[in-house]
Amino acid sequence: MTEIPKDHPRYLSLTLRKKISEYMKKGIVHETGLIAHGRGEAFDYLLGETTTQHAEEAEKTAAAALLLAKKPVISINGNVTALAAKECISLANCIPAKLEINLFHRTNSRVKKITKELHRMGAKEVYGQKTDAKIPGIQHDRALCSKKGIFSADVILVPLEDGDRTQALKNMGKKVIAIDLNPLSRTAKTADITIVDNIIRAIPNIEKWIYKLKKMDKKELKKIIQKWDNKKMLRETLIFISERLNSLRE
Ligand code: PTJ
Repeated sequence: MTEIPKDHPRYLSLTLRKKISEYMKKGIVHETGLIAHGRGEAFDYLLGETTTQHAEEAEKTAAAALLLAKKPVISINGNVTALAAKECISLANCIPAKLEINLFHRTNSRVKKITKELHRMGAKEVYGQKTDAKIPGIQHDRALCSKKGIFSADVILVPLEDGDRTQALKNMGKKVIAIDLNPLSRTAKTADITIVDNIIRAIPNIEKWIYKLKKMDKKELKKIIQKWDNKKMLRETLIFISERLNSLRE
């Protein structure tokens, strides 16, 4: 594949495209993952490709929820592996949380390849290879999960989700933290805490907040969560986008 010159104005964006495409050829990213990535890129463009004040607040609240959790789990799919495997492993270690592979387009081959890649990147334990439980109310393979992982988790971080599972996880009484650049998606609207930010910025930022909040007592952490209003944040993110677009008009 063509080498991307470092001084290209779209260097980071092009590098991520290259990564996604390479991981698709390796059989880790599903081919529709390329489409999902393109949708994400478009929303990131509208946001100015930076972490907004609302996203920063969501990342702080997510860190508080993960620190308060008894059984936190980070859900991993193909795109997440390509874009932020190392960062997810590092975050899981510092919370600490479990990592579980959960795929929409599930095949044994993809699960094996993603497991291998996570181990190569430093993960010790990876759940989701052998599934022994089902999330009720989902008809497709995303329902398949591990009893010791997602099934018994109290807080789940779901980056780049496809919709149905967030509601099903909430129906099970779990707290769901979503990372989704599209503030209009079903996932964004259903999650308890939605981080409208690119996963490549969001995961390291949550980790930054984990370190900042780690010494805080539980009461203070709970206050951060009680203050959070997800609907208000989504509304304000949409206002941010429209005001930004208006300001760019000539
Ligand atoms: O690996 P699998 O089989 O589990 O499949 C993964 C995909 C992503 C293909 C699957 O979950 C899917 O089809 O997802 P959707 O419905 O396209 O939703 C993905 C959401 O993630 C969209 O709302 C995108 O805007 C958003 N998104 C894409 N790239 C990023 C992103 N959000 C944050 N950071 C990104 N880099």
